Amino acid sequence: MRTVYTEDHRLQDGKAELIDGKLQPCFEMPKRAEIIIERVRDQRLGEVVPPQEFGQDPIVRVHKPDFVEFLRVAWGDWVKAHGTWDALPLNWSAPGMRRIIPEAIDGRLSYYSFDAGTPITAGTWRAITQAANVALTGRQMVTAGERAVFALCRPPGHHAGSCFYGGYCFFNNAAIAAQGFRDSGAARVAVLDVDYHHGNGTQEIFYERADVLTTSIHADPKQEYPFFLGHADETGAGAGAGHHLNLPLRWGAKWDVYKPALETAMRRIRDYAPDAIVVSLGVDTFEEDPISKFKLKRDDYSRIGEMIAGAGKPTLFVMEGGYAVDALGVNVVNVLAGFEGAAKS
Ligand code: FKS
Ligand code: ZN
Repeated sequence: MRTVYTEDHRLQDGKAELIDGKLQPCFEMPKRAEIIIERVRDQRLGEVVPPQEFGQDPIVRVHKPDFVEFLRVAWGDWVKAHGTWDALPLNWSAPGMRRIIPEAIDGRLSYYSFDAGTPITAGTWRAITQAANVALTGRQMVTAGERAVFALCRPPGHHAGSCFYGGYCFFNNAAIAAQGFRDSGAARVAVLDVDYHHGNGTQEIFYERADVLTTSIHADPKQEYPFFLGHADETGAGAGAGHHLNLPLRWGAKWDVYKPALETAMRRIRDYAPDAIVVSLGVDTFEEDPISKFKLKRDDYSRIGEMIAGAGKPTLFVMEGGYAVDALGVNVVNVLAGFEGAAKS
């Protein structure tokens, strides 16, 4: 399996996130992608290729133009107002308040975000456009006939919606790739999100569409971030009714409960008969993850890869979360190697 990767991800290097009542060093750090690419190379997973440039057109297919423009200018506007310390929002509109786009940069950060854990920095724009290019390049390789490709995106994307950022995510790389598949001829695309956190952005983007099936296995939003979406009764709306599947699991979930959930998701994906699958690949379900409460083990990731391969579809893996940095490379490559082993046999 080939990997798409660029060192430009390093340009997203926030100083701090607000977590557990403290400003702490960002869990979502450049080291994450570096550990993963090192493991990809050590295990000889396959060639590593750089992304191509796709410009803003495929991005505005899933994100609103005013949101994209805001991200493009946010850092420059922030520097003019406050200097070169990271840009973070610190208040949000509550019910009863109005959704009028503020002029001041502080207000626009609030308007377009949903948490205080996602700093905008000097290099954010370049890093996020390149992460989208990584996903789009992988999409193109899969469309051209590769059985599977690993898009080593950073920063991640699945919390970003059509017009909001948060959860370390700015552009929704997986959604941009899924839309890319549609725009290059795929009739139906399935997204499987195995990150520990609910992919609220991906759900929001495709919720009223039947041409992209979205499925997500994640910690129950009654217990876990992002809290306000990801419940089992959210199954799609309008034209998309019945085309979304949430499988929330309680804290402490081990392989014995994770496996049946993944079987359920894979069954739904098979029934949908997609032309391609996009996997939002998070490994923060790992037992040693510092911000998560599932209990998967290293070998479980090989089984996840095998089960995804069982669908027999062209597959794009898009990197999302995972913060147990020492084991990150092992767990990610276990999924990918597990897939390859099963795809060959
Ligand atoms: C825990 C606070 C949680 C934010 C967590 C963001 C998770 C991001 C992610 C992604 F894949 F997007 F990177 N703070 N007490 O892992 O879902
Ligand atoms: Zn996550």
